[in-house]
Amino acid sequence: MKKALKVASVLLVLAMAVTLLAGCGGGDKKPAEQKVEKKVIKVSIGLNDASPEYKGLEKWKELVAKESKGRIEIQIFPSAQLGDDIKTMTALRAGTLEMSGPSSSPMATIDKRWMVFDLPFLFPNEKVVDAVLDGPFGKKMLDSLSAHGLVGLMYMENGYRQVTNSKREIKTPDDIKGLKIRTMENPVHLAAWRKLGANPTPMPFSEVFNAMQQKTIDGQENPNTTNFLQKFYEVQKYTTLSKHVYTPFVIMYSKKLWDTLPKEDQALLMKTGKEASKWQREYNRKVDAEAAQGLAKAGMTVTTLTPEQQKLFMDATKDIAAQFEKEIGKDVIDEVKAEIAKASK
Ligand code: KDG
Repeated sequence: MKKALKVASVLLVLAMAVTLLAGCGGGDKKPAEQKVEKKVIKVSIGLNDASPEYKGLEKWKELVAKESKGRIEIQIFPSAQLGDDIKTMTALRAGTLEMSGPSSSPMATIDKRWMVFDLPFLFPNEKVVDAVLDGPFGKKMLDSLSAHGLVGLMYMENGYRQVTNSKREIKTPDDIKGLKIRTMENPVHLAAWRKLGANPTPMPFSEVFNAMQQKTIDGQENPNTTNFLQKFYEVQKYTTLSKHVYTPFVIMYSKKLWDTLPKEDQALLMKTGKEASKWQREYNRKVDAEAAQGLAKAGMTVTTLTPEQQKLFMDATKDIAAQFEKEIGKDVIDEVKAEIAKASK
């Protein structure tokens, strides 16, 4: 009996050794058979899945999947499921979320220089926008984010912002007097709307529809695409194509998490990001025009300003740049204005 037990235990040890050796034999496998580690990157946005921002990220997701042969997967979380702009930027800086695509405006809570994009009537047209964002100024702004625990990957387009409200048609700043207007959480926007005579209230995007429905605010301002695709026409009657400000989306990555990525993956994300950003801006421009028509079809009064009327809005807000010169930095304002002048020739 004793002898039988001894034989059995020797056999067991031998069997274990064979299994172990077989396990170490991975070196025989061809690289293609080895399991490829899949990387998932989560991106949060406040707008819904019909928005041009979502579509642009979807395009990027496709490009990244193709270039990485399915190894890198971008997952997009719309409608502030993971939090609004300020909350998600905080998560990025802490390294608990990979990516977010806020408007540039709430980024003023991180670095006041970003308020340069909030100056009213800064960009005369989209050709100039592209030249400035894709030129040295746009790059410098993206690069500056690394000091704040963020990596600026690319700009996408939200578009020129237009004012909507439920009370009356707006043709001149006089029509704005006393209206409760939601703004983004940004001091330049607050100051500009005060100058126009409104009673502005800052609020995260996800609360805007309800606030309009419950009439705690009379109006808000966003591009036609947002006003249409977020169904703001259900709770707003008037929209004026005021084009009062152009604030881009900044598609950003947590620096803590970015630094853990292999260099080749960083390069792949940057390269495909450039392509997606170009695609998204073209797409947005097409959809914006359709969205303005959609708002009219949905029953809103859509008002186009005459150049004289628009000048009244420009005149009323012309001192804003001087008011914020110290906070934004005179050098930053001068630099963007020089780039705009160059691109406008
Ligand atoms: O996904 C972007 C949104 O979170 C937000 O930035 C949209 O322009 C916006 C707003 O009015 O808050």
